[in-house]
Order: sequence, then C-alpha cells, then structure tokens
Amino acid sequence: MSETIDSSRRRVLAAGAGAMALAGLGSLAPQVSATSKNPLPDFASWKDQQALIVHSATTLETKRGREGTSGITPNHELYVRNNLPAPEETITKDRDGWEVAIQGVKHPRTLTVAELKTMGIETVAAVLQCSGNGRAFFDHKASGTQWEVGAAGNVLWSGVPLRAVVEALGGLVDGVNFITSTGGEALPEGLDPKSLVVERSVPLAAQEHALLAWEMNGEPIPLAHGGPLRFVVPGYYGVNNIKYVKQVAFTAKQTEAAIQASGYRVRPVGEKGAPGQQSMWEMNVKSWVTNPLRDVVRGRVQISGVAFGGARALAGVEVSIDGGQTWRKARLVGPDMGRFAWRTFVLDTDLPAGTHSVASRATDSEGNAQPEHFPENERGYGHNGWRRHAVKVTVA
Ligand SMILES: Nc1nc2c(c(=O)[nH]1)N[C@H]1C(S)=C(S)[C@@H](COP(=O)(O)O)O[C@H]1N2
Ligand SMILES: [Mo]
Repeated sequence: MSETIDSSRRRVLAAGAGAMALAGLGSLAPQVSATSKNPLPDFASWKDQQALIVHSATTLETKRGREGTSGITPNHELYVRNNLPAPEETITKDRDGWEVAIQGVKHPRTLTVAELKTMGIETVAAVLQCSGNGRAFFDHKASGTQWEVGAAGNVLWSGVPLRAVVEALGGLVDGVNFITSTGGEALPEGLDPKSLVVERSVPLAAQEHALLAWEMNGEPIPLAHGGPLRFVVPGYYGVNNIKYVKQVAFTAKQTEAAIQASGYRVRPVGEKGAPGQQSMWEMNVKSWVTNPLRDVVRGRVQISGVAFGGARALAGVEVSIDGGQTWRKARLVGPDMGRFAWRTFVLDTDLPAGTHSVASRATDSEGNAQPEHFPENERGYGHNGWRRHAVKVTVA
C-alpha cells in the first residue's frame, strides 16, 4: 500500500532542536525520503523491515496484510511513532532501576521498577493505535504522517495496575480529575519545555484499567515501545500511552503542555487546536480487511481482517463484497482477549470473476457501528469510515 502514499508530501527536515521547535508539534519528526528502501532507524533496527513502511526515522507503519490472523502483533512488526527522538538505549541497561515519580497521592514517592514489581501484576490485551491512523483516507490532505491502517497493533501488556500503586501510596489526594503522565525524553535546552514535552492528561476514570507496564508480548518492553516502563491506558489512543514514563501525577487540571492543550484536538479544517475541543482519548469502533488485498483466483476465499470496539467491547463485524450494498456477518476467530483487544474476523465465501469492493463494518457493545463516511477534521484524527477502508479485489 505504500505506493499509494503521496511522496510529494514528504520533506527532508533537519532534526536540530531549532528546526523542531519551529516546525511545531505534529511535524517534529525528522523526515526521510519516500523510497521503499528507507533504512530502519537505529533504535528500531531489530524490526522486520519487510513488514514495515518507513515514513521517517520516527514513524514506522505496519504494512496492511502483515497483521496476521493470530490476534497479537509481534514486536518486530508493530508500528512506531515518536514525537521526539527516542532516548538513549542505555536507559534500558538497568530496567529495574528506572524511576517513576508518583504525585497527587497521600504519600507521593519515587518508585523503581523493582519496587513496582512487588506491588501487583496484571496482563491486559489492548489495541495501541495512533490518533492519525487512517489519516491518508481524508480528502482534505491533513498534515502529518499519511498513515493508512498500520499505525495500530494488538499488544499483551504486563505490569502493575495503577490502582494498586495508588493504594500502596495511601490513596488519592482530594480534587483529582485527571491522570497526567510524562515521557522520559531529554528535552533540548533553551526552549520552552511545555512546547515539546510528551505529557498527557486522561480523565481519572481511566485509572480503572491503566497499568504501569514493563513487559509486552512476553518480552521486556523494547526502548522503541517505551521501555523500561510505559503508562498503558487500554481503550485510549496511542498518544496517551506514555513511553519511558518518568512521572504519573493525579491532577486537578489537564497539563498545559502543547501536546495536550492544542495538540490532539478534534476541530474543523482550518482551525487551530484549543483546550475546549475534543481531546483524542477514547478510541472508536473500527475494523479493516487484511486479506485478500489485490488479486485472487476464482473460487473459495477467506476474507479476513481485524476489528475492535475501542473503549467498548466489540459486538460483531459484517463484511460486504459489493461495496456496501449487502452485508454478511463475519465469524470471529481465535481467543477473546477482552474488551480492549482486537479480534480476527473471517468470512468464508466465493468471489466471482470481476472487481469487488470488499469492506468491513464493526459494531461495539453499545450499538455504535462504523459510519460509511467519517467527518473531516483539521489533523485527520479518528477515521473509522468503512468506505475508505475498503479494498478493491480483482478475481481473474
Ligand atoms: N514518551 C513518549 N510517549 C509516547 C510518544 C512519544 O513520542 N514519547 N508518542 C505517542 C504516540 S503519538 C503514539 S501513537 C504511541 C506510539 O507507540 P509505539 O511507538 O510504541 O507504537 O506512543 C505515544 N507515547
Ligand atoms: Mo500517535
């Protein structure tokens, strides 16, 4: 699918701090040229290049069709999205020694990962998805990485439930409305930290399922995905899942960091981001076909893909092979890994000769179905419209 990406939108940007500040949030990433042979950046050199579209040194997308059908996205195929250059690999040398400050509790403290490991363990399967996944499907050419479907994956996260940590530290102080977590990147000197820091606030209700995670898919979290410690908020967009987390604060107000105050806000095309607008918190219901993607021989075919409810459980998926005129219920396969996970869907069918528009449409447990079209918004967030996610399949 990388062929469909408009190469004219890519630019070569110096990665210097000054250029980063001038470029503003959303275009901080050092861009690289658009050949399919872009090298993997050093911090992610262990990934499977064949499975990835390298948009830039800080934005890697999983190719459509590489999601597989077994339900979990392997680490070496998972997308990467960094707003700032990743910290030095050395921060993963002493994983148990990594420290996180917990604020807004009765007994605020800095805890090491070793200490967190004594407080509780839970595992949750959750979709990690960038707010801009599907941005390429908007007609207004929203600025930012032109993700199609691959800025998403389904991950098994292990760590301590945030609630257990709060309990161990005496409970919350009064007046808390948000959980504000801060990334551990070193910030360039001489610039306003608020303009660059990756610091996000989510509503306190997110506490119920949040984890401080040190393991993903059975391995210590790699640096590229936020090791040694990551704040994981199941059901919420990727940006809220803070990598190399160094502070978690229970706060009365949302952070004034630009990435929260004006970034990741849904607004009409042409408008600037502002605190009053909808923040990219809870994810919406979504699905897409991952097989077949182009040509198949006539006869029996297993149409398959992935589907998830976002913040709510997935209720079901339908598939259309005639561009949405008729729909058939797909079968969900593999284990149900819970409310926040994605699931593989399959429709066993025959495709006659010709060209078919194959679409999928998921519904969540509250009856919200993917819309046919998704409204445009300035930064191209949250696209779950089924028509633009459909694939054209030609049967010889
Ligand atoms: N510390 C930190 N956390 C971060 C980011 C970042 O740049 N720094 N990027 C966020 C965004 S926008 C997304 S989509 C996800 C991407 O997670 P991944 O790179 O593990 O796929 O991490 C989020 N957490
Ligand atoms: Mo993101």
